[in-house]
Amino acid sequence: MGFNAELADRFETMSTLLELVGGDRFRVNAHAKAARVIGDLTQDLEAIAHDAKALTAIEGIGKGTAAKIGEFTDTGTIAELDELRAKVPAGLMRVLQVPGLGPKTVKVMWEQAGVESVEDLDRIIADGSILGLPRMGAKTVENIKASLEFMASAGGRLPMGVARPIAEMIVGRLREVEGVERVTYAGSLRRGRETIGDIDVLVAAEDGGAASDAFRSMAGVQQVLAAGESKSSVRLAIPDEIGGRFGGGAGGSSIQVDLRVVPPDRWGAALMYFTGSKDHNVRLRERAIKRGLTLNEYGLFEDDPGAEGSPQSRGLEPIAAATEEEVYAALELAWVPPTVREDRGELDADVPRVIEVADIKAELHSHTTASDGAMSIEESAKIAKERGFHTLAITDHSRSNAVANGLSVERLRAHMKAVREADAKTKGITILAGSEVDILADGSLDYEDELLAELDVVVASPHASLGQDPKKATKRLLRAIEHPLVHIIGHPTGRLIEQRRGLEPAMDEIIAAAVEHGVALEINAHWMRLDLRDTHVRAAVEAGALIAIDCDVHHADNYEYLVYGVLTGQRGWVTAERCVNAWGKAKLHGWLKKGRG
Ligand code: DGT
Ligand code: CA
Ligand code: CA
Ligand code: ZN
Repeated sequence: MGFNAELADRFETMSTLLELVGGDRFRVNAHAKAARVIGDLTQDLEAIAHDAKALTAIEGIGKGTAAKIGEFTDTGTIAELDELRAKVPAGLMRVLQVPGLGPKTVKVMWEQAGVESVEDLDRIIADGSILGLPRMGAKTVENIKASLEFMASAGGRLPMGVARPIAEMIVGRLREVEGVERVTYAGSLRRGRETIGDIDVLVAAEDGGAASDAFRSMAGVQQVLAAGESKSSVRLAIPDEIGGRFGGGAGGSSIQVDLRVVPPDRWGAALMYFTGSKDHNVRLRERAIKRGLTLNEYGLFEDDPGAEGSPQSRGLEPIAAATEEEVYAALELAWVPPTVREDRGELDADVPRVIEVADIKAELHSHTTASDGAMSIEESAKIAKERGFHTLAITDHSRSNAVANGLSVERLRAHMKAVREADAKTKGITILAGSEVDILADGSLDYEDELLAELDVVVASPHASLGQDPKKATKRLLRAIEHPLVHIIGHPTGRLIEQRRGLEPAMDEIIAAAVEHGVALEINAHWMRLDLRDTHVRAAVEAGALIAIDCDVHHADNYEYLVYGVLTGQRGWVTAERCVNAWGKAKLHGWLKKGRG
């Protein structure tokens, strides 16, 4: 996360905490405003952190805010934030993460019912005393209960987008340790699962001592759970600058990290074992046994199945162990991409070459300052061009989406003109005029057909009424898919990982209709969404549907999230042929002519 985003998080937290402790309304608002302004800035504040004049010239940043920015730059912390944190029970921060609970409500619970943790909240719901609090009706309490159940069922797993930067930090740290020949993360994170239970790190070294020491003494280690020469486990605090991005939901504030150190000549076998999945490993071992072999984390061995003890304990040398490729080859298999190692048929069928980040050549879902994005058309196009994209579609929100500053018909027309002008001025990339049109609750679209026909790209997405029943949701999405001017269904269910279930339509019907009408189903690359989810993507691909992998760009950072969408696509066996964003320009633009004269 960039400097600005980190700062914005700090101000956001200060505003929330101030409100909780009954702080001055003016300061609550000033901090919230500073958070918004800083979060939306495109200029890097670090460069001018000590230039009070330049800072206060920015609308929304006053003297006090400027001083705190300087303080944060020098010390990495803000004294006011630390003081506020000290005043509020740690468990209350978790209560604030319960979807639907804001600081006002939490403050009342804290002051009038002594709630200091999620457990306390459970208790006042169970004994009914919550109903005695102001503005707490039966319906509100039902909603809170549903949110709590959802958090509990999420089982404390972290979104991939939170776990991955932490894992990369750890890998970077261990890479510097003397004697470490290779280091990577394995487990569910390497497989690109949308949530992560714990982080598994693998190191190749002749002597594991130094790596293990470095691992257990890393910054942020709260507790050492296991400490051996080749095997360690720790509980690691999630750094603020990463956790802060994780706007609510389960997962808590720490994560377990497991380290394994293996000899370099066993790297491949160990990496396969610790990448998993467990089910994939089981299938591999069965295959080994059929060939009179034994497979474990130390290698693939020619072994007498009746022998006592493991092959390595009897000093046997493996026939394959150094690389994953050689272990798979010895089992008469091609190397299997980690993202498809889920025992979903990957050993029985030829896995196609799955999509990679480098294949993506177009972004077809992006927002600008015209609605709720932080960048201008040109700023976004510059990044897209630097990534080697041939096309960027500008798809700001439609008129009903007031929260996201959706465009009225007049504003959309003016915006389309601005996009076409920007396109004429910009070399090396084509900028298309589109819209992310709300699919209203009944499945109708948020603009008239006449206007939609003028747009180069129509992404139709559900944003409101996401709790509607599955039958209605199915009808709603089908109607949008059947609309002749729609290209892409954006984040088809609207779910938010660990936070919101979203629509639950009959996915087979949705997929069949998408195939019939040549509409692409989106994998929204934001790690909070990843919607379609991997299993639905796989079903869509098997049925022959087109897939879009889009960043839903709001901020410059969002382009970086592409990898999460691609990993999800890989888990669904998406190939470059099937992904509209990977098509060449002529093919893509030909497809976009759909329904347009
Ligand atoms: P997670 O942490 O819940 O997100 O999922 P994983 O897949 O990372 O699971 P984890 O951390 O328990 O174990 C990492 C890998 O180690 C796992 O994917 C496969 C391997 N592994 C762990 N325990 C076993 C086991 O009992 N049998 C087999 N075959 N493999 C195991
Ligand atoms: Ca794991
Ligand atoms: Ca583990
Ligand atoms: Zn969007």
